[in-house]
Amino acid sequence: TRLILATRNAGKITELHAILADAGLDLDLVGADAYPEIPDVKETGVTFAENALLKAHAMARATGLPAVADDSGLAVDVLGGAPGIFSARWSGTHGDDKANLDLLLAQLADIDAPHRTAHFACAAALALPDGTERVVEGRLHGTLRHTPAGTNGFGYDPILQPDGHTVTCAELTPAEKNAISHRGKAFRDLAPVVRELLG
Ligand code: ITT
Ligand code: NA
Repeated sequence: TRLILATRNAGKITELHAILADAGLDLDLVGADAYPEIPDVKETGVTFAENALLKAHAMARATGLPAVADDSGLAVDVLGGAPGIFSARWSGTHGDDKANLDLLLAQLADIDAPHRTAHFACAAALALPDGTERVVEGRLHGTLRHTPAGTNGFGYDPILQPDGHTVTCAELTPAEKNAISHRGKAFRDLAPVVRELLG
């Protein structure tokens, strides 16, 4: 059975392959890049869950195949949860991870350690061509470094140090990150639902 990963974010695709395989799903996983003719849906939702469902439904409808989508981001407590759903375009340029991270660090330059708490959030959505939908969420709490460290992962990984760890997400191995991450939690919860609905 084919399951579309309705995302064009290479970092997410890499992680989803590992997370879903570890969860025991034996499916033909293909990214949105396999369907270049299908346009990206506008992320008009105001929550991660709404945006994940929008992306999954658009892909399932356009292809007639089941699709999962990930909407995710970094919520910084002292910024009232920003960048949140705007994490991918915080600097104004969608997907410019370095510009987004640099801007956020500049905005937090004067904020001291006890106030640098944040979490990653991920909504994992499944949509079937008949309109059936499921969505689950996962979080990873931590604190934000003043200086990036590490080269693994993507996005804001070099500045988030998970609670209970002494290194950033970008210094964890991919397997270590997936074991504790917002994405790992969300998609491990979604996996049995996928198995049940796809048979
Ligand atoms: P798709 O919509 O095609 O999936 P996108 O990159 O636009 O790709 P989002 O709108 O969900 O996806 O934005 C996610 C952003 O949140 C991403 O660009 C990172 O900046 C950040 N982010 C999400 N998960 C992350 C993680 O595990 N580590 C670091 N940053 C993460
Ligand atoms: Na988004």
